[in-house]
Amino acid sequence: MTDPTFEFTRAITRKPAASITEGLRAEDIGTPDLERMLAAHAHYVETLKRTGAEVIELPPLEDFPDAVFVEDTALCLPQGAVLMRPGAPSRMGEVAEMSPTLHRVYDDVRRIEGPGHIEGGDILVTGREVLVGRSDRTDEQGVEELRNIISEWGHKLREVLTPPGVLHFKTDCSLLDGETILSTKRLDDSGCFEGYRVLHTAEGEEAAANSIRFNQFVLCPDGFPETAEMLDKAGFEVVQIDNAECAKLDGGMSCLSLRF
Ligand code: CIR
Repeated sequence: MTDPTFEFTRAITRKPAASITEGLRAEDIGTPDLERMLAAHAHYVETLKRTGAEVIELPPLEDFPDAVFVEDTALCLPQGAVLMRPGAPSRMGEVAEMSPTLHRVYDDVRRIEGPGHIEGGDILVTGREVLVGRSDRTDEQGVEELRNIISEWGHKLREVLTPPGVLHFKTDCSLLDGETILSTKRLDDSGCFEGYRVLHTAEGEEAAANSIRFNQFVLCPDGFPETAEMLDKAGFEVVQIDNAECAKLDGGMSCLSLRF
């Protein structure tokens, strides 16, 4: 496995299922359109592949409407993978569906046994530490169980807070390189990124914070021109992906893959 913050050789994705219309959402802003989501998802997968990485594409899971958001089921580190324990009861079964794939690619696969909960969307791995945001989906016991596992692998975990009303920590931030973070101003104002170089999303473009850097590209949700231009000026090669349908389910770029 390569360094998770600089170079990725693999990603895991899962095709959206027709049941995506039943996916969880904080607020109803419309029913996701499967055809449009499939087209955007194909563009996303193709962009990951263009970097030369292998993309393991898993089939849709009708029984789990949110299963396209694979990031929440696991944490992938160079030393091994950790299966999560989602805080959303309807998403718990997605973990068992991800487990065989991780066992195929990793020698060491651990799992969060509970009783705590933790979702991958609350975890940001940087060049120096693993930041975990407590949220409505990730609680103290889940964080502590993860801390025990990854400290065996030499990782330092720092617990932070996902802003109230925000689904996941990474809804509001992403890693651009080992030391550079793209963040909303509201999250950065909490002081959790002290010592890092932080680039802010433009005002009114907070949803652009859920981008991902994957090898030479930064995959950014479409429709946030000022943030895209700022990233371009900062030297990142931006690929804009239609996120309109995933956004109806509070999803963004990071949720759609596990990267390692
Ligand atoms: C959920 O509420 O769990 C899904 N509708 C969205 C999950 C987005 N995942 C992520 O930000 N990592």
